[in-house]
Amino acid sequence: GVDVTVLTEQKQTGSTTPWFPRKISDLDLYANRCLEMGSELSSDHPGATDQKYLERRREIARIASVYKYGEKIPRVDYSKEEVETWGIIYKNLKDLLKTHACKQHAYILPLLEQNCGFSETNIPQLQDISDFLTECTGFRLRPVQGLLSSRDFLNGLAFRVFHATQYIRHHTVPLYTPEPDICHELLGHVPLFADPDFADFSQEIGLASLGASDEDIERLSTCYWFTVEFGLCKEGGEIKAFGAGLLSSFGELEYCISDKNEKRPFDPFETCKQSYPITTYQPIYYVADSFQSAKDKMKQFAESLEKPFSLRYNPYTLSIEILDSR
Ligand code: HBI
Ligand code: FE
Repeated sequence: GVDVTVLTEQKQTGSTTPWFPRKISDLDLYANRCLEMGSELSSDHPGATDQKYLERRREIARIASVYKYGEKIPRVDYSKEEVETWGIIYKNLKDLLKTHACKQHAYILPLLEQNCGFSETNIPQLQDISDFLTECTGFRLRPVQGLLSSRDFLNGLAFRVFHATQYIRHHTVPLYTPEPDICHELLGHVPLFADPDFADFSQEIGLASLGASDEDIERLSTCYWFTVEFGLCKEGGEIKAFGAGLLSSFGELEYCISDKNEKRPFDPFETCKQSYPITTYQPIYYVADSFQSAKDKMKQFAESLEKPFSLRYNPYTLSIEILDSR
C-alpha cells in the first residue's frame, strides 16, 4: 500500500457552518457560480439586443470561467470603440476626482498612470494592475464573469483577492452602467486596494464573512455597501469620497459631497441595519474618521458575530487557520 502523509490536518467547523474557501486556490471553485452570467443580460440592459456586444461579453466571460489561481490573467485586446468609451469616462472624472476623492485615491491614481498604463487612450490590463497591487498591499485581482453572490464575493476579500470584471459597459450610454464593469473596478476600486489601511479594512470584512450565517452576510454586505462602494471619509475639515460607486460616477461624486443628503458617522453596529436604494443616488451616507478607525470598528463588529469557531489568515500560506472550533 501507499502511505499518505497528511501535511496539515484542518479542523472541522461544525456541520451547520456554510462552506467557505480555506486556501486561495479554493476561489477557483466558484468561478462559474455567477448570479447573472456575463453573457446573459437582462432585457433593460443597454446592450441587451446588440448581438456584437453580446458576443464580446461571452468572449471576455470565457477568460474568467477557465481562469485558475496562479495563472496570468489573459490580456484583452480592447477595440477602438471600447477604448473610446473608457476615454470618455476617464476624461470626465479626472478633474472632479482631484477635488472630491480622498487623498489616498489622489495619491495612487498618478502611480497607476506611471506603472500600469492608466490613461485616457488605454484600458489597463488586469494582470499589470494585480502585480502592482500585490507589491503595494498583497492584494490581487481575479477575473470574474459578472456578479457573484455576496457570500462568494466577500469571501474573496479574506484572501486579499478582489474579483474584477474585465468587460466594458455598452458604448451608447458611457456614463451609465447597471452592473460593475472595468471602468468601475479600475477607477473606483483599484486605487484604494493599493492603500495599506484600506486593504486591511477590506480584508476584515472578508474574514468576517467566512462561514457567517446568511443574516450576518446581509449585515456585512450592508457595511460593504456603505464603505467600499459608497463611503465618505473625513479629511481635515472636509468630507471626501472613497467608495468606488462614487469615485466612478460623475453625477453622484458631485452630489455626495453636497448637503442634499444625510450624513452619519460610520458605525458598523448601526450601519449594518440601514436599507438602501440600488438604482438611485443614496439618501444617506456614512462618514468614516479614517480607514484605520473603520478597520478597528469593523474588527469589533466581526468579533460580535456568532460563529462556532474562530479563525486567522496565514499570510505565508495564503490560507485560513481554524483556531478554537467548538
Ligand atoms: N460580484 N463581481 C461582483 N462584483 C461586486 O461588486 C459584487 C458582487 N457580488 C455582490 C456584491 N458586489 C455586493 O452586493 C455586496 O453584497 C458584496
Ligand atoms: Fe463595486
